[in-house]
Amino acid sequence: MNSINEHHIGNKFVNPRLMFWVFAGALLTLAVNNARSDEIPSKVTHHQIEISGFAFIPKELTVYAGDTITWINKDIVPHNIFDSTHKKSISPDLATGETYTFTAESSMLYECGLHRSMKGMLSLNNMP
Ligand SMILES: [Cu+2]
Repeated sequence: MNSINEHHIGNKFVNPRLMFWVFAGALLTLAVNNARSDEIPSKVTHHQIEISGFAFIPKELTVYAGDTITWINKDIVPHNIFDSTHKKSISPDLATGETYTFTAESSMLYECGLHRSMKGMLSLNNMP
């Protein structure tokens, strides 16, 4: 970069139009790179797990890292999501019709903290 700058700026025949096109080219490169990085989120899949009849449907789900999972409670009683692999709460209690969205970072077995017999499994697949 330094050698280019010294070469062109030190040259009294430097053409302002040339500098404009160099600048325009840099902007275009930035725009193209931004468009490329915008493609990454489109690869994320949004999954939905229904909580219905005291069960998670589907009970087992394989996702890629970064995918989002939304649980929706379709029962008339509250349910929540508790990560039984890492022993931590994922969602608060969800009333009827409430949803909770979560980004997958690791595999986990989970259950409803209010009804421990309700179990589900999230498997993380690291190979896209
Ligand atoms: Cu429950």
